[in-house]
Amino acid sequence: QDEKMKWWREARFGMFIHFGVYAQMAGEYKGHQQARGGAEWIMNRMKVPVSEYKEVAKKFNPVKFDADEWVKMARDAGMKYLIITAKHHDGFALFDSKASDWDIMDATPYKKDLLKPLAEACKKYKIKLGFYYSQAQDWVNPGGSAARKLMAEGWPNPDSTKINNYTQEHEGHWDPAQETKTFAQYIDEVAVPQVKELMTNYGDIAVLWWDTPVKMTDEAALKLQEQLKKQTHIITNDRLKRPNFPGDTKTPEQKIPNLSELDGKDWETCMTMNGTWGFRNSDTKWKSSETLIRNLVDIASKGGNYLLNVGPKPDGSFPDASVERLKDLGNWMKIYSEA
Ligand code: JFZ
Repeated sequence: QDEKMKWWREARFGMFIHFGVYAQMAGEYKGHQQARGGAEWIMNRMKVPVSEYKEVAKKFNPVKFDADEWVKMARDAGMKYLIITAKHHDGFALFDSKASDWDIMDATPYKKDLLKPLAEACKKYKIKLGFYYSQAQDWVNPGGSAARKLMAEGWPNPDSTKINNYTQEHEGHWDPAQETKTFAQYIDEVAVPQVKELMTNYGDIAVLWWDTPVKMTDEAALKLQEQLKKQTHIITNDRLKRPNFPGDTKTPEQKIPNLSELDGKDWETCMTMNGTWGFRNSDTKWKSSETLIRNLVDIASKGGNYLLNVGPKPDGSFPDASVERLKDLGNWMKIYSEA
């Protein structure tokens, strides 16, 4: 355990990347702004039907994506690892998956595995690579679960009362297409094979970052965990299934724990630079570089890691404001940490 955690404990700083079809919508649906939540939640928040969301994917074409550039920006900012949304709650796979057509190969004009070049660039620049995988919530692959309490909001949908009633009666789903299979079928036919693909096709994987364990069963969690065995040194967070699968690291979100909250378990605070994980056009509330540096120092002084998010634009480039902040962090690192 200690041996496997060694690099992680020394890392202190990593890059989180939230990228997918939601970047194309950028927080807006039918001319209306999403009211609440991260822009990566737009499909659920605004109850976009599955067929319409798939239409959006037909426009998702990140031609400016350059793996070397992304990884170099992380490295130059002083980051030691990078964690990318291989699949977020919208179920969209950024990689070539044989388990579902809802992937970058079959559903978009881009038709290239985005994780392959990223894995190669990480290897080249000695940055550890981790995958975020939304194992439980999947709003497009049938059988995946959804957060139940969320109601349609944010746009004057004449049917919102009807949709909200439907959502309550259908465990958070808003489209019949989401429920043509059971959760167990989804786990066996999509989640398990996809995690296997991720553990097999991209070389050394340093971290598996699970999320939102709604409806997870012990059985499903065990099957998923089994797939990680190929990666003998992989580190996992505590979001596979609570409380029986504690993982290696705790994940306080958007906040830095007080000293009194620390209990000896390894921890990592993930944070956005503005107010959203996925790219959102209208979100210009950027934290200052000074704030980000203070956060890093605060976290490092308490023995934690800082996982700082970038939500790339739909064309695959980083927002200018993120690039500037990464540069500022890098300059600060150079001056004050190598002395
Ligand atoms: C989740 C996702 O729903 C979100 O889109 C993003 O990927 C983020 C990193 O993780 O959201 C959460 C998960 C856990 C908490 C809050 C938001 N939590 O434990 O407070």
